[in-house]
Amino acid sequence: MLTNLQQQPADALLALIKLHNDDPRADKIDLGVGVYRTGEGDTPVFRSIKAAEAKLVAEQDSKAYLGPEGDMGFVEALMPYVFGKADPSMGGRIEGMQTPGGTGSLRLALAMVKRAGYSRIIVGVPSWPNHAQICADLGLEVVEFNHALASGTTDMDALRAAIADAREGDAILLHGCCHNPTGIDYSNAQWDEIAGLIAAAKILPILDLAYQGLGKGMEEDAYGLRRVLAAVPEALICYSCDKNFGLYRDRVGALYAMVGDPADLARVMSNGHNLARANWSQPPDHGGAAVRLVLEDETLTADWLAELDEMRERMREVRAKLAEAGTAGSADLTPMGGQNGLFSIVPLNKDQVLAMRTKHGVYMAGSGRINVAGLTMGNIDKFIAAVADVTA
Ligand code: PLP
Ligand code: TYF
Repeated sequence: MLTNLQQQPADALLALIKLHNDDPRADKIDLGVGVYRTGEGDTPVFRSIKAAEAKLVAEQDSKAYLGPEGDMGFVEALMPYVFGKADPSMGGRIEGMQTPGGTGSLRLALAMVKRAGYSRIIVGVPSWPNHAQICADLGLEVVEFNHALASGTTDMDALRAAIADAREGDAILLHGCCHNPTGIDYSNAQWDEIAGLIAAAKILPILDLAYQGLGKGMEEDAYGLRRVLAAVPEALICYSCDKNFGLYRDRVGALYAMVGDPADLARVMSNGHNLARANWSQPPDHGGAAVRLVLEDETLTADWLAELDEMRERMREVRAKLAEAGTAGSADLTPMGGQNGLFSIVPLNKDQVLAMRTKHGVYMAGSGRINVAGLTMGNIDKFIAAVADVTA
C-alpha cells in the first residue's frame, strides 16, 4: 500500500543548499535559502543567545513536559515587542502559545480557521511557497491577488479589488514586514488604508510576522500589524523568532489570537492547544527558553537589539550598493535600495537564473529571488557583473 504514494518534489529552496554545497568553485555565491549572513558569509549564533544558552544550561533543573502551549514566559515576554508596550494584551483580548517556528504557527492558525468554518484564504502572490502548501494540505482554497508591480511598489489596486471581491467569512493572509520573496512592503499610509478595508469587509486578518526587526526596526516593522489589530475585532498572528534571534533550526515561534470579547479567548485558544496536541503535542523548548532569558534580562535584551541593528545596517549597505549600480545589463537593481529584509527579486527569467548558477556559480531561487544577506563587499561586484552578463 505504501507504494501507492506518488513521488513528491523536494522543497526547491532547501534543495539549493545541497546544490551549492556540491559546487567545487571557490568563488560560488549562495543567495538561496533565507538565513542572515555576516560580511564574512557566516550565520553565527547571536551573542545574546549564546549567553542565554549558557545560563539555561546552568540553571535549568528539569526538562519535564510543559504542555501544548509551551513556555508561556517566552510567549508573554515577546508580546510588548509585537503588540506594543502600552497594552500588549489589548485589554485581555490577546493570548498566545508557543509553536515550532513560524511554520508551526501558520499550520495551527490555518487549521483553526478551517475548524471555525472558513474555506477561502486571500493571499498576495508571489508568496512564501509554504503558505499555499499548508492551505492545500488543509483543503483551504487560496484566492490569489498580485502583490507587487514591476516598478517595485505594492499593487494596491489588486489588493483593493481582492478585498472588494471577498465574501464575509474569508480570511486574508498578509506579511507584516519584509515581504518574502519581493522585499516590497506596504507603506504606513497603505497599511492605514488596508486596516480600514479589512474592517469594512469583515474578513479575518492572519498576519505573518517572520522578520520583525530586519526591515526598518522592531517598532517600525510592527506598524502594519498594530494598525490592522486596532481596526478589527478578531485576528490571528503568526510569529517567528527564527530570523530575528538567529534560531532557525531550533524552531521558535508563537501563535497569538485576538478576539473581540475577552470571555471568548480561552475557548478559542483551547482549539490551538487541541490542534497542537494532534500535530506535535508540545513545541521544542530550548530556543524559546533562550529567547525568554534574553528578554528577561536588560543587558541581554540591549545586546540582542544591538545585534539586530548590525544586521539591518549591513543589509542596508548591500542594498545601497545594488541601487548604486543602477542597471546591470537589462536588469534594474535600483528598486532594491528601498526594499526591506532579506529578500528581493532580480528580474531574470528561468534560463537566466540557470545561467547565473551554471556559468557564474551564483545560486538563487527559480523566481529570481536573492537572499540579500548572501552578498558581501567581497562578492557583490561579481554578482552584479554576472547579472549584467546573463541579461546582456
Ligand atoms: N513566514 C514567512 C513569510 C517566512 O518566510 C518564513 C520562513 O522562514 C516563515 C513564516 C517561517 O519561518 P520558521 O518556520 O523557520 O520560523
Ligand atoms: O524563504 C526562505 O528562504 C525562508 C527559509 O521550506 C525556508 O523562509 C525556506 C523553505 C522552507 C523553510 C524555510
